[in-house]
Amino acid sequence: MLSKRLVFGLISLCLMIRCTGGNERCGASIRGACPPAWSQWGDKCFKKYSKSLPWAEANQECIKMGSVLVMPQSQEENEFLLNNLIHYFWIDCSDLQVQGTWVCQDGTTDVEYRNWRNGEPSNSGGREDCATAGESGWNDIPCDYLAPAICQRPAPQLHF
Ligand SMILES: [Ca+2]
Repeated sequence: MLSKRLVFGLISLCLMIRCTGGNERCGASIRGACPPAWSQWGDKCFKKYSKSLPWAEANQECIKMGSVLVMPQSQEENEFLLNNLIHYFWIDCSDLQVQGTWVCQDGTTDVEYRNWRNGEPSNSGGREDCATAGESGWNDIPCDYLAPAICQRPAPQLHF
């Protein structure tokens, strides 16, 4: 006789198999894995923070929600965020510690991917140390300027 646990396991396994192809039906079938109001992409959940804030405050707001400021790791992820969440946002990328050395982190992992707009980072006026993502690419702007943000957290894992 099949236990509830086994049945759930089989359903999860089916979902996982359907997801390995990266097709669109997969996104629909496991969307429930992220908390309500969070969008799922791959193994991450995203939520926009539409109110414009300085970079450090955006960081703090994400932490308050049990998440971190977003840092796209690929062109695909960058485009998903721009097309589905918001067209302009802070990313977890700054050269606050050493001028000209950009530290970009996905959680605690250093990210090598860059998508600077032509001519950026410009450090215009000598005070642009925090990065924003926009439709034409990334731009460094003063950290105390106001911009919306996207927060990210890992998607819960399906267990079976
Ligand atoms: Ca700039």
